[in-house]
Amino acid sequence: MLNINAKVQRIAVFSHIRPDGDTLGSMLGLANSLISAGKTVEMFCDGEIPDTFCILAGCELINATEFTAYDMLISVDCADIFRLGRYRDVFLAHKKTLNIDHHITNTRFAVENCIRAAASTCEIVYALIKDAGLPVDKRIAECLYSGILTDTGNFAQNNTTKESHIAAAELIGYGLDIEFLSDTMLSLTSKEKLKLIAYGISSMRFYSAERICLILIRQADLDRYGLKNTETDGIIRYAINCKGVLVGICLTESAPDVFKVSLRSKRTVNIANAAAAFGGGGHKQAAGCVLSGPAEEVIERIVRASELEIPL
Ligand SMILES: [Mn+2]
Repeated sequence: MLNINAKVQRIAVFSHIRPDGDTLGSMLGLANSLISAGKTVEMFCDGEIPDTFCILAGCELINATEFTAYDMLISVDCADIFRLGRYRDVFLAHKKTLNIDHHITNTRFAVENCIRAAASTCEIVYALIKDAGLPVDKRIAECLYSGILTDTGNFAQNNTTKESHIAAAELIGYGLDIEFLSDTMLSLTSKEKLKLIAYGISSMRFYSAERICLILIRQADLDRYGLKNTETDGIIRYAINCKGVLVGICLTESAPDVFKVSLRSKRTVNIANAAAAFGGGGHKQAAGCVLSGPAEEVIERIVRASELEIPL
């Protein structure tokens, strides 16, 4: 429940590190609605905001202010406290905090925790806004729709539910340009990124009788195309979309010998277990963790952990 009474006037909302469409859509949708309701809301994200999402209303207000004093702190789409990055300690120290999230692995790190099974956090935020009688307009609807769109992979992934479609349908009713949003958030790709994808595909590795497909992106590969390590989102799709593959893995080197591990699986495999084995988390078919060490050792560890989840 969104319990924001008259005593709560100044609110800070937090999205997770390496922000995606769902965490940003949730933060912006909620913030814009609360601002329309007369609250003072400031938004924080420990990390750069991808250009893709700069079309969303209020995006320029993220990290535009210094963190000061607030009546309430709200995190969105953060499965654990480490997802808040450098805001972890201030969040834990505050006495009025709310954690809104849809990850089954959520650690319930706030005073109040609103954790529900949903394809996206945006669906939960939308339900909370409606229940609280807070305003929704086209700009707010666009933010919330964007999170549903991206977290369901254009409504095509197995996590998509009837409720996702109902929420999306209501939001479209505010006059959204769905082709523009889908192109901007999911389809349009820079030529540098396309070249990285081409490299990633050409160097794919297969393990476990070709049921595991792995893509390794090293810092030198990113440098070659002038891309940042935050710009590899979506490459994993090519690994999991390979016919016969049950687990797709994408390793992105974020610092020398430190790898961000993205995992995707077909529905017979619960890949969240493999991520959790290394202190990560996520969903049954989409999860992640961070591993350090020489690339070949990291690959061996994550392939072995993934293999354990593949049914005989
Ligand atoms: Mn999400």
